[in-house]
Amino acid sequence: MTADLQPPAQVLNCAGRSVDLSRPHVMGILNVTPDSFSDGGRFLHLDSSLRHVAEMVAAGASFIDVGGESTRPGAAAVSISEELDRVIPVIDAIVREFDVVVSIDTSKAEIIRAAATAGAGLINDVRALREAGALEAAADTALPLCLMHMQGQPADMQNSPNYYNVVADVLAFLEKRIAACETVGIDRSRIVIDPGFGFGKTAEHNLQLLNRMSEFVQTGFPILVGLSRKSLLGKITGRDVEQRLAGGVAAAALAVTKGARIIRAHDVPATIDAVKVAQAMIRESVDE
Ligand code: 8Y4
Repeated sequence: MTADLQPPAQVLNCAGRSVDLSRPHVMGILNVTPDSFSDGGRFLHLDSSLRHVAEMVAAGASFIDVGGESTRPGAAAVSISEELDRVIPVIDAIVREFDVVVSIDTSKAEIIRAAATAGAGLINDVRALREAGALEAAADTALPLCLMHMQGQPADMQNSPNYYNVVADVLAFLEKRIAACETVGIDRSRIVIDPGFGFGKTAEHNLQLLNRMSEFVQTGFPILVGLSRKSLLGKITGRDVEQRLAGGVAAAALAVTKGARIIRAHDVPATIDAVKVAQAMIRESVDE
């Protein structure tokens, strides 16, 4: 690395909250997609969402990832106003009630801006700020951001994933997106990278990315990974999505030993334990 560049982050400054990346953290997932509030409407949904957040925070989550757009293959597109209606009240309430960093899972410039105003502390974009205006919106917020790799679009990404060399190709993509961030004035100290497990990858691609995570670690950028409940775990274990907890905690522990610093997961208490076990082994010491 050349001397005039700012080094990548050891600490993320998330809207006034410092996150120390010298140890691994868990990001709890909070979905606010419509299937989750078909029953009682938005008010009841907010109430049950906040109870879920309380559990994840009590278990030790450092981040809560709030997402209002599904990236599932057949999921319908969501308008800006609908996505705002879904995520902003939840972000507002979490920021008011909990000591945790809110991560906003979105690709849209308007949502990035509104979430930052509501107090979100991290931008998590599975499209790596490639949508119109997203780079500039992220730059303006001064927040840290996660750049994730995806091949194709959610609708077609699993049709025929194809790489010359998956590790080299994903790294090259992320380096291009880092360069794009730098053109709009985003400091390197704000950037987190993510290989995007399951986003346009076969099981073998995902396994190669996990096994060779040291090549991502060598960039110096902190690494976020999401493996929780994903089909890779189903392929390996033969289990349906609701039976993948043990596979997911095993994958979380492996990712930490490979150098991941933020683990995105549905099952926070179990994932926290897995991360603690892996970290204790790395440090050869408990606690701290
Ligand atoms: C069951 C439940 C099976 C959920 C699959 C899934 C990532 C992410 C997602 C990730 C980052 C998901 C928003 C996909 N995955 N953000 N988001 N990294 N940074 N699928 O891997 O959870 S959504």
